[in-house]
Amino acid sequence: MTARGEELTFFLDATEISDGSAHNFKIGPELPPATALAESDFIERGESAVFKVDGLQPRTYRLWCSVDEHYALGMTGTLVVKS
Ligand SMILES: [Cu+2]
Repeated sequence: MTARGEELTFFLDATEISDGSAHNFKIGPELPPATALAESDFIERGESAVFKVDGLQPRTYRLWCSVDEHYALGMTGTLVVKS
């Protein structure tokens, strides 16, 4: 959970992944086919990155990876922004 108006910082870490594809991180009102409100760069195996988002209004958001069908395989999450 986070408070409205805060900048959120996500640390994306694939440094311990030695095989498989890249991943990314999207935030939207619902899972696909909903349109993402924010989207990270693609993170290749062995890499890490920082993804910052601000301006999210109070509500529940869904998080997912949009590579192939990763979200359908469970690469999803929930983010609650409180007022
Ligand atoms: Cu993925």
